Amino acid sequence: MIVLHGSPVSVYTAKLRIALHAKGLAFVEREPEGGYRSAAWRERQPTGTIPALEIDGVLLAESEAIVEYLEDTHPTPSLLPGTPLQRAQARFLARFHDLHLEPRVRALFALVRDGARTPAQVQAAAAALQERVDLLARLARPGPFLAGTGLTVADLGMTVSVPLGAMLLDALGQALRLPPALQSWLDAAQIHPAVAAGLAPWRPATDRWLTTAFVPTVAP
Ligand SMILES: N[C@@H](CCC(=O)N[C@@H](CS)C(=O)NCC(=O)O)C(=O)O
Repeated sequence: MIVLHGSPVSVYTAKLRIALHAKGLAFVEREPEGGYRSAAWRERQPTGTIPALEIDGVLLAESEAIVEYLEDTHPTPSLLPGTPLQRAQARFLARFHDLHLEPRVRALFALVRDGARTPAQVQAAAAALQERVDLLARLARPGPFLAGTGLTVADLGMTVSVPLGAMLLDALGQALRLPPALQSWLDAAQIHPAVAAGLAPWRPATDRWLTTAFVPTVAP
């Protein structure tokens, strides 16, 4: 039995949950005992991050490595498009998410929790994320999925981080502008059964987190 170690509120857990649903795989989900920052979790998963996939007692971390493992072991349905170049482009977009777009979303968490944030800090963080979203619109030609007609590795993290970025910016009084092609992509992606199933635990958990974590700006 596949065990997904993660958390309902975690972006990268949601990314993998979508992949597991897309592959039609049965799995159970567990939160690390004591939380993913605990010594007990680091004992099991030395880098301390979630998600990790447990297969036959072996724990595998790093979402991209896990997605590749799933693709190797369960090639159908594939999360990669047809030609080697298209496959490389899909992998490029997956890495663009992890390395260049998601960190700009992650930067918003600290601002949401910080009542001493300044308008300049918020505007700078919003502009930084907007720049990456606009870049994504230039890099991908949604059709309607980011790397063509079907769901691929390119969509997994983006279907979590782009809505999350919009939610966090909204809490901060800013708006994320999605170029029309990306709005069509998001509309199509969010009703894909694997994406909807993967996001189902994530969305209410994130709404709850935002309600409790948000600190209104305090006057200096
Ligand atoms: N590159 C990692 C990123 C995973 C990641 O950052 N996970 C977050 C939760 S969404 C986490 O574990 N943060 C805790 C930490 O970095 O200590 C992956 O793709 O799995």
